[in-house]
Amino acid sequence: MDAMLILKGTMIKKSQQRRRTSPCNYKERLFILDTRSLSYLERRPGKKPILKGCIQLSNIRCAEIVCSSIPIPCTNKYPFQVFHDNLHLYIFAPDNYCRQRWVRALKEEIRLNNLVVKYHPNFWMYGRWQCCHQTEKLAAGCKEYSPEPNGTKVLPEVPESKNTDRLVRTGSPDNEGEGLVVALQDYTPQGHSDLPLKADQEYTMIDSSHPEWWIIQDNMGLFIPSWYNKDVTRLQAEELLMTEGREGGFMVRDSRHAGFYTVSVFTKANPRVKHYQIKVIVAGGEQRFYLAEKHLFNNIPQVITYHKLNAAGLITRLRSRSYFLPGNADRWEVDPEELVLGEELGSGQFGMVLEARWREKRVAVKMVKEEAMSEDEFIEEAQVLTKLSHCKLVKLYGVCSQRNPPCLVLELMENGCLSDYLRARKGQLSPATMLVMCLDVSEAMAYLESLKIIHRDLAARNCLVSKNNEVKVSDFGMARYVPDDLYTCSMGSKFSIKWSAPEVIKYSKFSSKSDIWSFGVLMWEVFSEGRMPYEHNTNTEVVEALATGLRLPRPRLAPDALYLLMEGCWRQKPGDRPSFAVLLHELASV
Ligand code: 4IP
Ligand code: ZN
Repeated sequence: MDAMLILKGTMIKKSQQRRRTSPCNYKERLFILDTRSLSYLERRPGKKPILKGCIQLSNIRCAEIVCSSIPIPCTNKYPFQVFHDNLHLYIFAPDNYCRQRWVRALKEEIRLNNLVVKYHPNFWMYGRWQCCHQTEKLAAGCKEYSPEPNGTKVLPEVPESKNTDRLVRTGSPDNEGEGLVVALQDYTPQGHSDLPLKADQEYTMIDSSHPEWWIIQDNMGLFIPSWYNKDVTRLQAEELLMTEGREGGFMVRDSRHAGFYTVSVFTKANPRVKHYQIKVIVAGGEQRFYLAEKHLFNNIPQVITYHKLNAAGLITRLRSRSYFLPGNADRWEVDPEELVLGEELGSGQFGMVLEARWREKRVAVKMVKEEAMSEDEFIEEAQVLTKLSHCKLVKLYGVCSQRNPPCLVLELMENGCLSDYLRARKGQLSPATMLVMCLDVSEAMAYLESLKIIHRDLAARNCLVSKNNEVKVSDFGMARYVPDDLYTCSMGSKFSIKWSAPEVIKYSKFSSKSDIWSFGVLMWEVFSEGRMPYEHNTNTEVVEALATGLRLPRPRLAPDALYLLMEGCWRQKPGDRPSFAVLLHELASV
């Protein structure tokens, strides 16, 4: 019987290095899979392709994707492996879909072979297995091999409290924290901000700074934790957007039709909310998305970004995103019965903080002073916090909205606020320790900057110090998500002049560059051991002095290189100030 063609396509292969002296190269080949063999040919323009190699299917003992974050030196970034005749053939597909098709087809064909029990999920490279570090090329595999072609792998149940075990990095991230991940198993969401996972499907890494929760995006562009509003009805959306009354206020929510999404948007002109379903079509074998007019995009965030700039058929362009705080059933809700309140730790402008016990854990509970902060502002802080997760940000465990006043359950920071901490240890902290404190804060801020969140109230008093003297950023009461990095505050808001950038004082224009200014003042506070900035001047005097170009003087303990960085934060024009990402590097090299 003749062999029947199964798949055919051009991919890149790495030489199998049969001999130690073989060159290690990557060549483009035409691959042909039929019912008998996997062969590869060299294409020659105008001539017949010539056969370069042919592997009998009966000799293949493993076909699987390769999971690696090592940069891949060829243009195709989706590797898979074929183990045959004691050789490892690495083939690089142009995209994940293509790779999946080949791996599935191969697995289907080799099902009845003498397959390996365990395989190596990562590359053999630089003389060792990158997965298990064994230095013998033919050493037994280190991971259970599943012959299932449909991709559902038998994996141990992963507790719902983390997603990092369900995902594996792939491809070669250009930057730390970016790149792609592949789901190892199917996963049905347990909480409202989870994303369902499909085994073998690829997701884009948004943030990998948290050890247990990676924030990823699927091809529809939804996040874990998602920025979209799951289970929000049309009516709820209308209510929220109407109450907020912001021109172009919008939200992305589940459509009534399962599997579809709707954008609800508010306009002030003849005040109303309109709803648009995000349409999905298949074009050229790919899913494409659009909203009003047929401008097609690869995913939902792209659609949203486009309509932030262009109304293009919508009643108004999408200006500011709204989202609901997950409701009672959500995993953020803390049962008041479980909360045992203890001593007062401190009280600030906006509320009081108590020590408490919650589920065997010592925590801090922040209660809102009713007269100081509206419930909306409180919800705002909680909303921002539920989306964040970074080791240098004070962690939110939950929200207890059933209590009156409502409270936030937060990570306990034994050493209290940074400004008190500095004052209490006057003369004891070395400049090196101070620098590390500034680094802690700038790490947190670089994270916020990358998520387009501005803090708006950064100061030593709003940072907390842990038991092991780590500094973390706290107090998100004023924080805002600003996709276009500019937030103009309409109401006269309460901001602290001595920490504020000139454009904030003059025009209430907040951005991550105004956070940078405040960070400069915070560095000054750290190196001045908690002194009050401009301590002998009134707010009005400060504003006048800044306008003439005067700045805070170099603290005695600050090295020149560090003072230069402070001055950089206080450049008049926001655009001349560094970003947190840049500043973080500069600080690290002081
Ligand atoms: C060759 O390099 C090619 O990469 C071969 O691939 C490869 O064979 C050879 O590996 C390698 O030496 P040069 O073209 O520079 O000589 P292809 O046959 O696709 O051209 P395989 O097929 O084994 O990867 P060795 O180990 O066979 O020499
Ligand atoms: Zn291994």
